[in-house]
Amino acid sequence: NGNVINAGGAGGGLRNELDEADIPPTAAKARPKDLGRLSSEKKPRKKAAIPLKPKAQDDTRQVIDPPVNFEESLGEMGKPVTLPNVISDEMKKAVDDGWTNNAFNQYVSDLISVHRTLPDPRDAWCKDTARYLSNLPATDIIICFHNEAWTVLLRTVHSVLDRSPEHLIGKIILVDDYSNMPHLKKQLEDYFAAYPKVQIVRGQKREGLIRARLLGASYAKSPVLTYLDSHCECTEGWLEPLLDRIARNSTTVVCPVIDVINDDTLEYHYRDSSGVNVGGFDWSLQFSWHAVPEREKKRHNSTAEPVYSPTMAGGLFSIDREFFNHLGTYDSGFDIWGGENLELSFKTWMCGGTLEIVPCSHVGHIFRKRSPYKWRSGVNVLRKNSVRLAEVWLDDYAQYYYYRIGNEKGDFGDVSDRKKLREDLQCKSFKWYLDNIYPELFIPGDAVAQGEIRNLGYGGRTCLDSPTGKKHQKKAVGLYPCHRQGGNQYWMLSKTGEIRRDDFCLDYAGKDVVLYSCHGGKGNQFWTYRENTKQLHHGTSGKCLAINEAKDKVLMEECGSSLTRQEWVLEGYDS
Ligand code: UD2
Ligand code: MN
Repeated sequence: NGNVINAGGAGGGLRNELDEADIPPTAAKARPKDLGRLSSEKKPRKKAAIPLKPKAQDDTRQVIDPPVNFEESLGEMGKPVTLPNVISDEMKKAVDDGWTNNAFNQYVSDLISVHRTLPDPRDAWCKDTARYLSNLPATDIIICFHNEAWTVLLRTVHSVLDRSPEHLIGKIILVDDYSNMPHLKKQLEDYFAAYPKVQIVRGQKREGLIRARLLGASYAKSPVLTYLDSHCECTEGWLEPLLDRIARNSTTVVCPVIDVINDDTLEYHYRDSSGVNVGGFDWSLQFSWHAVPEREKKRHNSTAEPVYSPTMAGGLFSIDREFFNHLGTYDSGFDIWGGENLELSFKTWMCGGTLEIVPCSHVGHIFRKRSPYKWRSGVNVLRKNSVRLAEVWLDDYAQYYYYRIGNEKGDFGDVSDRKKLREDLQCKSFKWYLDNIYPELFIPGDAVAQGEIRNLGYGGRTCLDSPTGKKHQKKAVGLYPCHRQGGNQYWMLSKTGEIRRDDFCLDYAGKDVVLYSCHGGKGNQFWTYRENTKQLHHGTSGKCLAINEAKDKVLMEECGSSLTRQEWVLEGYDS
């Protein structure tokens, strides 16, 4: 899922943090059925009222016209909640503020019970309790948050308490990473005072999620640690299949399937185990999702069995506490967000563990399209984290990442401790990891050309230029004056005749030349470079790649002789 790593993660351009005064009123903590107690509405109420501005905790509220179809059972069974098209200005403002502050529809969340019911997303295979050891270790649950919405945070915690066997939960450790939203202050302690398993830990300054997770771990006592984001919902039976794997082998690190909670309607969306994905990454060190590879499918009788995953998404996993310590936990030099998931994934595999996705365990997560909170200014946080990761774990393969960032490593601090850790643990090489754990990853060094693809026609300064990624898929590939900075002009010609970047290949099916997920089947993605004529010849059509006179469109035309617009120079070409 491109979903997880929103490009907002790429550092800059994120919204500023709000002043407390700008933060909207605390969300309703009442369950919908409690809403009937509300008073002081200005207009007659139709059925039940929607909380707009709870003044105090237990309180009188100002209310507004409820949506016509408002029911107390909103969102139950994970059903979507949609607001009416026509709403009052006041309500519209509340909805907009919710989006601004959270990058999801907080208003809708506030309409839904913090104990809402969910569908059971498990395959029948999973429900046979004999599959799980009876004597499972207990886990502490660590949930870090920075300015999380009230109902969303509460629903996360209640979904754990309501759907986990009591004896398997030690503590639920809520780590406040220096939030300034008013509802996350004393009100939080007051609310959870009634729940002895819940412990609230406050950071003394903004640490970012990685050091916040380490702070949480320092309070943990149970044999297993389970991390969750602060906007999750655990489903029936989510915990036992995770703990079972660790009980059998303490070096197994496990992730649930991450279902999508819609950011707008809060609908809970899941698929059966045939739709399970595993984690990968590309050479810009971005996490990506992939179908379970054939080699892995062959190891299993049922798609519900745990599958090996080269990487994890990062937010939701369980790990044996001692094994986590043995691996040197996280690199505490990582700031705010990003890269820690790959660090933990690489060292799990390289230093003697295994990483699995457990299809019988489902946890929902609200995927956001942007990051709502403030990052550090003046530092490219994600790049710094990724460079630390590359320095310590990638060996010579680090150069492929550095190429993608224009070799601008920046100040990444001191990594000598982390290198020593790797040595002390006698971890395997990154080459071993790629060969054995992630053989699907395309290695730039295996390409016959890498760099720009320059056309010689009309002045000879035009290059193939396109962003790649799921949202650019199927769009016509573009042209732009050559700039020699890699980025969108970085291409590889593979030995098997693909023109590609990461998982996307140049593809021609008779209309435009587009970028499409590489399928490895040659056909429409098969190109041959003819060094003598400089033509790029297309497999199935027999045509040649060219540009138009305006230099703004890629064409496919009959291969002619000495047509410079059909002539290309591939950087670093070496047959
Ligand atoms: C994904 C992961 C997230 C983390 C991240 C990479 C999932 C579902 N989510 O991004 O867990 O691995 O990739 O780093 O796999 N937070 C803080 N302090 C901060 C920033 C964030 O405590 O300075 C909290 C935040 O409230 C949330 C968690 O950390 O609970 C993850 O942040 P996110 O939800 O913005 O990250 P996400 O899901 O886009
Ligand atoms: Mn998240």
